[in-house]
Amino acid sequence: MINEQEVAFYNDSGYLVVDDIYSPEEVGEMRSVVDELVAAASGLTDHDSVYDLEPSHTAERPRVRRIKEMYNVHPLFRKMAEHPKLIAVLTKLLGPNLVLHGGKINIKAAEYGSPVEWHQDWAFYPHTNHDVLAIGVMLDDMTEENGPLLIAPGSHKGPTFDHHADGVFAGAIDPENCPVDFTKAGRVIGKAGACSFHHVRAIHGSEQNRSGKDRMLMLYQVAAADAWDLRRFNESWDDREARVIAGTSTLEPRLVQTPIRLPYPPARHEGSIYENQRGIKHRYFDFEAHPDKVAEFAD
Ligand SMILES: O=C(O)CCC(=O)C(=O)O
Repeated sequence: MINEQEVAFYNDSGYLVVDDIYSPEEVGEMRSVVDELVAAASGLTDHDSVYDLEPSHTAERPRVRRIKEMYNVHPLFRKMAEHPKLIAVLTKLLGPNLVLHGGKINIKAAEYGSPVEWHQDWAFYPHTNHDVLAIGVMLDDMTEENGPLLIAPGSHKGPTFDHHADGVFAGAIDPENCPVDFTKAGRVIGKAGACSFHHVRAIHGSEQNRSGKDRMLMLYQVAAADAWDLRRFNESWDDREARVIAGTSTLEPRLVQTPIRLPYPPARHEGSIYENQRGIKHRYFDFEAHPDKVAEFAD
């Protein structure tokens, strides 16, 4: 499914886009389930264990920002995590033994879908080694205009930055106290059915979707089976086994020296990344404050 040059690009840049992992029919099937789930959110007045809501959500006009751990909400999303084309790419990037350890669908609807501030997933869920990545399944075309994922190339080889504010975890890097040139970030674009793969240490974020086109991105977080999440060594064995999506698990975690920072004390606004990031001091994707930030990024 991918060649050695693409593997080298991933190792060098910290991300990769692969087209046509899911067929138009499979994308359509997933989108219909999302539509049903979004419709079922009408009447909600606050975030819960499944839904994270846009600030402009009302019970009458539901605006869902995220569906959490979608593979626990509908079996289709668990099945799609084992798609043979996806597993073929993951095997090249992480090896044959793979564990799903998290996921969500970020809806990012046209005109208002929320931004995500710069962060490294590693700051949220450090593991015993960094053979861990997130897959972005494009359920809509991801274009220059509709708030695509932005990734700082090569940043997965650098430090793990402070994601705290006022002494608690805040889920984002302070853009005013960080040496990274965020304007060097590349836009991750592709057609519905394509997938992006980004390294757990890569710095990424995305702008608000101010375009007229939806941008729905489903994220699966996958680890090599010998990478154990440092925050949940006491998880039940059966729960972990149920999350193996290829190969077998192991009782021998592989330990690799990497820069780790733990996400404690927990964020003041616990819940999704959007909620965690309410605690940050400076925003990068603040359109009102920085209208000129649009279109600075490379394709
Ligand atoms: O949806 C996006 O653009 C960003 C996704 C992301 O990094 C996250 O949800 O952790």
